[in-house]
Amino acid sequence: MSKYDFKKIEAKWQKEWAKGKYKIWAASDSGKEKFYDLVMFPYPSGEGLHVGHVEGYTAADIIARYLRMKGKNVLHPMGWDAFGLPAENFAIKTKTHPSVVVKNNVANFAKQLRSLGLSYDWSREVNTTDPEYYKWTQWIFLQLFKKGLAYEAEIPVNWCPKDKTVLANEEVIDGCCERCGTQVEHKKLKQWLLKITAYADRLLEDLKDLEWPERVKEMQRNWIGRSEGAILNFQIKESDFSVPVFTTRPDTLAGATYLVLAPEHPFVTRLLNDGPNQPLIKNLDDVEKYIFSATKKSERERLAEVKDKTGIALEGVMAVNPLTKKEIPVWISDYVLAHYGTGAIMAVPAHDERDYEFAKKFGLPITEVVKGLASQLPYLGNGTMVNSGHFDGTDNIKAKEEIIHAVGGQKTVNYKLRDWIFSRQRYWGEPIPIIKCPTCGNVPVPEKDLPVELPKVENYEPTGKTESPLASIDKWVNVKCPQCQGEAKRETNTMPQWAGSCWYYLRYLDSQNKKALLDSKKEQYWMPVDLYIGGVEHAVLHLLYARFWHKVLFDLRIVSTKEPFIKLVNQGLILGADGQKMSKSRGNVVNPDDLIKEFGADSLRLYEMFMGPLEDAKPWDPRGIVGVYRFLNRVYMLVTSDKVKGKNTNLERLLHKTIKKVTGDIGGFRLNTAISALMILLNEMEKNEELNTKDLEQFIKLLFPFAPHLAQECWQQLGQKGLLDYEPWPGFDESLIEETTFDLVVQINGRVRAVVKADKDISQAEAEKLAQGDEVVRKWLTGPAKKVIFVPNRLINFIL
Ligand code: ANZ
Ligand code: ZN
Repeated sequence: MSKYDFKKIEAKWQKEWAKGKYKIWAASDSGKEKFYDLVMFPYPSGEGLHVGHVEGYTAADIIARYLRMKGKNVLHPMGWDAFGLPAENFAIKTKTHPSVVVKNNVANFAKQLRSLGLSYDWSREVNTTDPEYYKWTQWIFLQLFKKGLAYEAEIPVNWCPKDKTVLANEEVIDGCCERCGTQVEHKKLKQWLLKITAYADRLLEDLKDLEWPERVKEMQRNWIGRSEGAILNFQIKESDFSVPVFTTRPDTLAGATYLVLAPEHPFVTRLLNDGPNQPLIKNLDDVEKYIFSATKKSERERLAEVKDKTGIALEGVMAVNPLTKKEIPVWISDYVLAHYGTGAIMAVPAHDERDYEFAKKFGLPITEVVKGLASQLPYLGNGTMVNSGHFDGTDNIKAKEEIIHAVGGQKTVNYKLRDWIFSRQRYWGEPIPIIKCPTCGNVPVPEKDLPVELPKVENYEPTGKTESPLASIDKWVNVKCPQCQGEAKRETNTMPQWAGSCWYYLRYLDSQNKKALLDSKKEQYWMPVDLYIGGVEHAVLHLLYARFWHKVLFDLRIVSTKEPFIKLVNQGLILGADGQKMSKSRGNVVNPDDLIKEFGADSLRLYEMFMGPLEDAKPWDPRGIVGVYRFLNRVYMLVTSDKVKGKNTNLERLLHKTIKKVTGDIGGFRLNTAISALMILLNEMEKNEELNTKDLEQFIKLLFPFAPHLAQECWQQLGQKGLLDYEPWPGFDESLIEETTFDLVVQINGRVRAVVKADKDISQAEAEKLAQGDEVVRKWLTGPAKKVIFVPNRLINFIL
C-alpha cells in the first residue's frame, strides 16, 4: 500500500498531458461523430479563478472526457473575454497598461485551469483583445452597418457617473449600474445602436427549439416582451392635439374614464414650453413641480411603486373618449413610462390593477365594461361586454377588433426590447470601425484596413466628458475619408464588453484563419454547440446578444444553423459555508488555489461535483472536501494493495450495475449521484479479500472523468501503459444486473409485519413457507389463515 501523494501524481500527469502543447485533446475537423462541448469563457480578472468557475468547468470537462472515451470527436476549447471595464479600471489604479494587465491575468488563469486538469484543446485558444480576433468583431460590425442594423441616434441613455460611460438597458439593474452599483443618470447623447428589435420575433419564436432551462427562456421572453394591441387616438378638447395610446385591451375602451400621460410626454412638454401663455392648464406650477421630481427617478423605481402611486391632474384639460364621446380628465403620472408604447395610456380602472389603484387613490370614476363570472374589481379576465353601447352582450375577445375598427384605431405589436446601445466612452474596447467625414457622413473603414487597432497610449482615463479618451489622440483620430479623401475623423467610441463574446464560439472552430471569420466546412461540421455550460446571470445579456448576432450571421450565410447553442445548462451558485453569497466583505470566500494545495485538484473537482445537483445553489461545506479526499485516498490504497493480484470476485453484478448507473447519470447531468455510485462500489471492493484486476480497471475508467490525475496514475499502477483518454468506456451486461432476489412483503390481515428476502419467481407455497420461517411473522400468525393472498414477486397477505 502506498500513500496518496496527490502533489506528485498531479504534477506528473499534468506534465505528461502538456506534451506537444496538449495534442491529446486536440479535436480534428472531420471524421467521427462530433460533440461541441462549450463553457462560457472567463473574464480574466485579477482575482483569479473562483470556485464557481471550477464548478462549471469541471462539469464540462467530465462530459468531454466521458465522450472521448465513448468514441466521439469532442471539441472542448477555452479562451479569454478580456475587454471591458475591470481591466481598464485596474490599469488606471496601478498605472499599468490594460494590455499588460490582461496578459498577466490570462497567464495566471491559464495556469489555474491547467492545475485543475481540465482537458482543453489549447490549440484553438482565443483572446477577444487580440487584434487578429477583434478584426473580425469589427468586420461583423461593418456587416451590421451595411445592413442598416447599426445606426447612430440621439437618444436618452443611462449614464454611469462612476464608470463615466453609457450603459445598455440590460446593464442597469434596479436603476443602478450593473457593474459598480452607482445610481444611473439619464442623459441625451448621440450613440451607436444595434437594431436587435428587428430580430425580436425570431429571437422569441426560435426559443421553442432550444433545450434550455425554462427559467432562462422565460427571462428572454419577458425581456423581449412582445404584446399585441392597438393604437387608439383621443382628441384633446379645444386643441388641435390628439393623444395616441397603446392598449392591449381595446375591448375596454368604453371603460376608459381618464387618460394618463408620462411626465415626459410631448403634449405636456409643449404646454410647459408655452409657459403662462398656454391656454389650457390651470395648475401649471404644481404640474411643473411634479414633473421635476418624477423625472429624477429611474424607470424601475417608477414601475416598482405599485401601491403608492403619485400623479397630478392637468386641470382644465379634457379628452374625448372616441367610443362613448364622453369627456374625460387627463392626468400625469410616473407609472406611465415615456418610452413604452406611446407614452400615454387610457386608464380603465375596472379592468386594470394599476389604473384601479390610481382611481381609488384620486377618486376617479370606475366603469365596468366586461362582465365575467367573478364580480370583484378590478376584473382582469374575459367575459361579456356591458356599458358599451351596441357592443353590449358580445364576447369581449370578439369585440376587440370591431372596436379598433369603429374608432379608426390601428393594430400594432409592441416590444419591451429596445435597440442595443452599442457605444462606450472608454478606452479598453474594440474601436468602432467607422470614419466620420464632414461630406460623406459615417463611412465604414474598408475591410482591407481592418483591424482598426487600439492606439498604444499613456493616458486612457475616462474624460468624463461623454467622449472616449481616444478622442484626444490626434494622430490616431485624424484620417482621410476613404470615400472622398477629404479630412475626416475616426469614431472614437469603443464597443461594449459584450461584443467579443457574441461570436467567440465560432472563432474556436478556425482560430488561425487569416482570410475569413471561419471556414464554412468547419462551421458545417461543428455547429451548433451541443452543450453550453455557464452561469444564469447571462440570461438576458450575453445569451440574447449572441443569439442576435448569430441570426445576423445566418442571414449573411456565414453560419448554417439558426441558433448557436442547442442545449444550455446553468451551474448553480456555490454559496459560502454560511449559506450566503460568497463575497470578500463577508469573508466567506474559498480560494481554489488553497484547496488544490491542501487536497489536490482531483479532490476539489470531485467535491464540487458531489455537493449536489449541478444546477442547484449549494453552500460550501469544509468537511465535505475532506470526505471526498479520504475517498480518493482509499481508492489509491486499494489499487496499490496486494489484494489486486486476486482472481475471483463476486463483484460482477454490482460492477455492471455501477457502470450502468454512472453512464446514465453522466448523460443526465446527475454527476453527484454518479459519484455516490462509485463510493458504494469502493466500499464493496474494500470488503473483498482479493480483487480481480480487470474489475478494478473498469472502476478506474469510471472514475477517470471525475478525478483524471488519480485515475490515470492508478491505471499505470495496474500495469497499463497508455493514457486513459481514448480507452473505451466500459459497457455493461443488462442480464447481469437483473436482480435475482426481491423483498417479499409479508402482511397479516393487510398490515405489513415483515419484509423478507426471497428468490425471484418463487411459488405461493414457497413464499408461505419462507414467511412462516420469520420470527416476527410467527408471532403474529396466531391461528390458521382463512385465506392467503399472493402477489408474485411482491407480497403475501395472511387473512386470519
Ligand atoms: C388599457 C387597458 C385596460 C390596459 C385593461 C390593460 C388592461 P403590456 O402587456 O406590458 O404591453 N401601458 C401602455 N403603455 C404604457 C406605458 N408607457 N407605461 C405604462 N403602462 C402602459 O401592457 C400594455 C398595457 O399597459 C396597455 O393596455 C396599457 O394599459 C398599459 F383592462 O390599456 B392597457
Ligand atoms: Zn468623405
